[in-house]
Amino acid sequence: MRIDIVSIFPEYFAPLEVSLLGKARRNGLLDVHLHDLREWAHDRHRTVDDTPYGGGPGMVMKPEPWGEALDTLAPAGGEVPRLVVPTPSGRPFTQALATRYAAEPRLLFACGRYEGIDSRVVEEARTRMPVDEVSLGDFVLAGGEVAVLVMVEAVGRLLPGVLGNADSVADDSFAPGAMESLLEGPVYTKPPVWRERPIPDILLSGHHGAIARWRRDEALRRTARNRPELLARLDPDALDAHDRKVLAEAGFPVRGEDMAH
Ligand code: 6GU
Repeated sequence: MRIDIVSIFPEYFAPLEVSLLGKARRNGLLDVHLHDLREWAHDRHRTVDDTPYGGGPGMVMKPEPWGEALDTLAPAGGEVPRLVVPTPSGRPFTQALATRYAAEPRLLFACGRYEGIDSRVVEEARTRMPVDEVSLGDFVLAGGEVAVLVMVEAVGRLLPGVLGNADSVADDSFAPGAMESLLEGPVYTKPPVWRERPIPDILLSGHHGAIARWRRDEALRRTARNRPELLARLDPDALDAHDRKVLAEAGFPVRGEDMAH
């Protein structure tokens, strides 16, 4: 996959040289190109922002440098990238969206400051390429750079060959295609007792079925505690009697066939 990133702070992306993604880049699985937006600002001060029409605080990114950047990086006749614009006003970034992005040959990320880019830039880009405005959640970052780091890592780890063990993707909380989205439960490693705290006995039992059941119970309890709204989305038909008992004990009774109708 090829990824282009346009920002006034390309140095923000140094972490993409480290760890899993750094290795994926060195192995040729991920081809990241960083671009300084100011390359496309031609006045003496290489200005990229200006005051907002209609008044208000802060500055807005001027359309001309962005227009030239997109013309250069998504030329007519070339392989058209999907343009991803991080903004708190965007649609939610989810594991499902990361999976769809991982199937794209090219992504182009446009980092604006949070007051945003002149809206005509996205409007015009939509006439020549698919465009998504995407948000990480209900909070405000100072700019899109950190959001792009997050998205590139979420997408990059899904690319074929990037993770050692293919199972580690399928088991993720929120992995699409899982029958539900439950949070993952606790994990343990050696030593078996640490600061007088033993690991749960079941994990040493060798009973794989019982261990799987225990892990599911823990996942249900943790989801009930930390993300109760996810439980409301569960398909009741996907819950067995034991699931229902665990959820009822956690304060989330699920309507069963006996109670339906
Ligand atoms: Cl994608 N960008 C910015 N600037 N702030 C955010 C965000 C994105 N997602 C949540 N807050």
